[in-house]
Amino acid sequence: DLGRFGRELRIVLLGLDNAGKTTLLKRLASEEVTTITPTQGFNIKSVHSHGFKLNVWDIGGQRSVRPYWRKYLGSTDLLIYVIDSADQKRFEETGQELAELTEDESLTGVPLLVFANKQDLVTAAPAAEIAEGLSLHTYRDREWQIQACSALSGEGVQVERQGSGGALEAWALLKASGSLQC
Ligand SMILES: Nc1nc2c(ncn2[C@@H]2O[C@H](COP(=O)(O)OP(=O)(O)OP(=O)(O)O)[C@@H](O)[C@H]2O)c(=O)[nH]1
Ligand SMILES: [Mg+2]
Repeated sequence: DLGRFGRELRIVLLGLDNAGKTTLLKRLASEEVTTITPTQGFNIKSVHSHGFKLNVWDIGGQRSVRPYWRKYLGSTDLLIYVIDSADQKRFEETGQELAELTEDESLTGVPLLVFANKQDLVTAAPAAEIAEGLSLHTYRDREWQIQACSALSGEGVQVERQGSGGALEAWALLKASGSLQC
């Protein structure tokens, strides 16, 4: 049941290996988040929320498979970029990958939601610091938002709870109401 509006959204989850994309995907689908192994190809799950069907694609982030990311970018309604907030050594690398992605023609104007994941770790950088490191404020031609979360504990993810104001929900609704340009 797609609800009254029958809207279906294609959401793509990207980010470096070990960022927590698959954990986040399983959280969104209210599944167990233990025993997750690195993703070789991709996973896809459909999550129903507020009358929307969200088709979420989770793509492996290991360096060797990153060249295939672009195959998944067509017709994307929302790009979710996941960052391991405690992996300071790779902030530059993840920033470069994101910058390259946002230059891809298929993602022109597509809204960007950054999850500053692993906030449960004491060494995690705050979301504001990550936003600054990624120069998100310089993005002129797309809506973006950063959300601190822990895919492991579920904090900040919250998509399954009605009226929780979870970021994903907010974005899906904004997009559907035409408030976001894409
Ligand atoms: N502490 C903590 N660990 C997390 C969190 N999210 C994911 N992890 C752990 O990080 C590791 C990698 O998680 P995955 O979900 O497999 O990461 P991924 O981005 O899908 O990685 P690839 O499939 O290789 O691209 C796992 O051991 C997870 O348990 C989090 O919020 N906090
Ligand atoms: Mg994975």
